[in-house]
Amino acid sequence: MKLYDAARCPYCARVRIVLAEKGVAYEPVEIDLRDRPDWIYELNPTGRVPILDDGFVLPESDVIMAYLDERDPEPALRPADLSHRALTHVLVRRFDDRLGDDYYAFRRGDRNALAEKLEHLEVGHSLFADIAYAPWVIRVRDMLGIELPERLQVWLERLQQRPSVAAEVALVEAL
Ligand SMILES: N[C@@H](CCC(=O)N[C@@H](CS)C(=O)NCC(=O)O)C(=O)O
Repeated sequence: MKLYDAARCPYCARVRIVLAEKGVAYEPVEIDLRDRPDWIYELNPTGRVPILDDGFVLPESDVIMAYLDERDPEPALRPADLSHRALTHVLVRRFDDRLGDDYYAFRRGDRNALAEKLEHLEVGHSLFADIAYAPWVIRVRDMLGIELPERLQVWLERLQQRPSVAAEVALVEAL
């Protein structure tokens, strides 16, 4: 299995966390996002990472996460109950639509939008959603230097006790 990856990319980070949770060995292919190779567009017409190659090519981080969770069911990252499982995907999509974009807005100088969205981020619905959110919250805390609301501090401290998440915290420190 190959993962077309970029160390600083939070979408890639959520896939790396899932791969670590599942204990799946893979070959990372680091992509320079400032100078992307032309061939990446043959794998994904958007040119974006992450892209998984598991004998077929799969882009889109949330879809890759769900695929990996079905491919290797243990430990299960999504609720067994189908309604909760479906809602997990809605939460991640909403997160990507809202907070994901705000992270980039923040980096362009719009601080308030991101801080306000973090106030309302609902964590603890499922491990899948928590893993999907964590790369942004880690970057907000450790790269952007925003003080997290206390409940998010507690949540992240607990989550980063998992080796899969601790590895991402260490990676962000080294960026
Ligand atoms: N919806 C995609 C978004 C992936 C994405 O935006 N990746 C960024 C790197 S963090 C990227 O490749 N950006 C290059 C670009 O937008 O041209 C996913 O969930 O995988």
